[in-house]
Amino acid sequence: MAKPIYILNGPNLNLLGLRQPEIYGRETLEDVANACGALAEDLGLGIRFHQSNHEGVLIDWIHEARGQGAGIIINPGAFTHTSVAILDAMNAFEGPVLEVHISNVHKRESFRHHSYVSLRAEGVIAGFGTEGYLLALRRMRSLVSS
Ligand code: CA2
Repeated sequence: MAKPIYILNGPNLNLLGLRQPEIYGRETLEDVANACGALAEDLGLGIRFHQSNHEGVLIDWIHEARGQGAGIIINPGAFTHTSVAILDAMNAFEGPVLEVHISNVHKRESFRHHSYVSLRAEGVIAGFGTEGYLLALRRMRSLVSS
């Protein structure tokens, strides 16, 4: 059985679709998980889709992916801009990493312009709404099969 792709979501993304639809859209995280599941099936990939508001829990999933995952797609939420610990965990993962942001972080406050995770990611998608997760999955399919 091929290893799955880990799709990890950071703090407050559990509120997706419930608040600030002008920034993050109307889809819930459950909608995103279902859309990723359907596309992954079409692409012949397995996924593990997770969200946590806790840095250490995200790091534990990144460690789990070291043995069990083929690649990681991550929207680290606000930890994007603060977490050297998540970067360190990512650097211990050997497969491809793609970073996703629902909003265009470069059009927002300057503190959102820097990402620690981008120092590790093969690619970054920002500002494509929740469609960014699906674009990342398609790209991941190419990265894990090459
Ligand atoms: O655009 C993104 O995906 C972000 O990673 C989202 C983070 C933000 O801190 C990053 O700068 C960019 C925030 C996630 C909060 O999600 C919410 C969703 C709905 C309502 C409230 C928060």
